[in-house]
Amino acid sequence: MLPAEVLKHPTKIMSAAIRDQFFAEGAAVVENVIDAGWLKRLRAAMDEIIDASRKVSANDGKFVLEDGHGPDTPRLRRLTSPVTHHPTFWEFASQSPAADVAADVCGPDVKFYHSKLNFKWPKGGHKFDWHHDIPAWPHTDYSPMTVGLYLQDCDKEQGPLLAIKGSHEGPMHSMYDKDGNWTLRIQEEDLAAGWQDRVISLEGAAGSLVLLNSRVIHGSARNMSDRMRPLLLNVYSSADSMPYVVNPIPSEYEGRIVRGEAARFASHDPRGCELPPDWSGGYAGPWKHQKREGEDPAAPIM
Ligand SMILES: O=C(O)CCC(=O)C(=O)O
Repeated sequence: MLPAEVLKHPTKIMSAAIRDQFFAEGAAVVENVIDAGWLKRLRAAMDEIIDASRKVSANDGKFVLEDGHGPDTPRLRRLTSPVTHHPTFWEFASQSPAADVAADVCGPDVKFYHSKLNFKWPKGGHKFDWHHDIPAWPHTDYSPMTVGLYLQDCDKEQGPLLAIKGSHEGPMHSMYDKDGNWTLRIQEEDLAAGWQDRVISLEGAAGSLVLLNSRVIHGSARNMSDRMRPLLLNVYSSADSMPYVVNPIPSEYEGRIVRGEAARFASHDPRGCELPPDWSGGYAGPWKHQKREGEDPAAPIM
């Protein structure tokens, strides 16, 4: 569904002002919609998963590990597709106010696409270079968006999500380098002049939702604090927005309608989208592509 049509529907859970901000800036924080009960259950599920990762010593289809990960010192970058690995994560994605918030910005008919649980471990949790999301998973329109949930308080020191406001309306950057390698990265020198003044830091207390338009340029810095930053990310779209490449993070829940009805006609945005590599052979996760030989891992993204 295109934005003009979405905006004809009143919001159910977000204030109209925050929704307007999301459409104008491409990102927003929504507070006080996820209660302590959800947080307690999600953290318990997360703790089970972290415990299970102690037995894992190499990246696999489930875990992406940070340097230094071991049985006594779990350090994770990502749990890939949490909805696949614990029923609480699917219950949250499909039955919590997160899906209602998605309906406020995608329109009343909402489809689930995929999920990930990104960590930044204390004292060195990885950075995430500037990028657009949608070229990794193009759809027939740009309604796909991410609803992130901070499972712990997240302040400036912990590497909160950062977005460049308004960049979702600007031209899309290529996610390939000049040699044709997929990098999912925009070099700072290629960003539009004055970008530093348009960076918004999407911090929030535990339970805050962070909304990201799939075109908006975003990233995050390293976590040099002594607190972990777990961020649960669920991607939704309007029901009538159709993916046209292989889902990099497939699950049995891909395409499930979580609010409203399935579509009979597809929605099309005339603006085309760069295509990713063919993910049918598997997807290694963004850090593998963003990694540069010899780069100082401590180099900030800003
Ligand atoms: O975890 C983060 O800080 C960034 C996540 C992100 O940008 C993504 O998964 O596309």
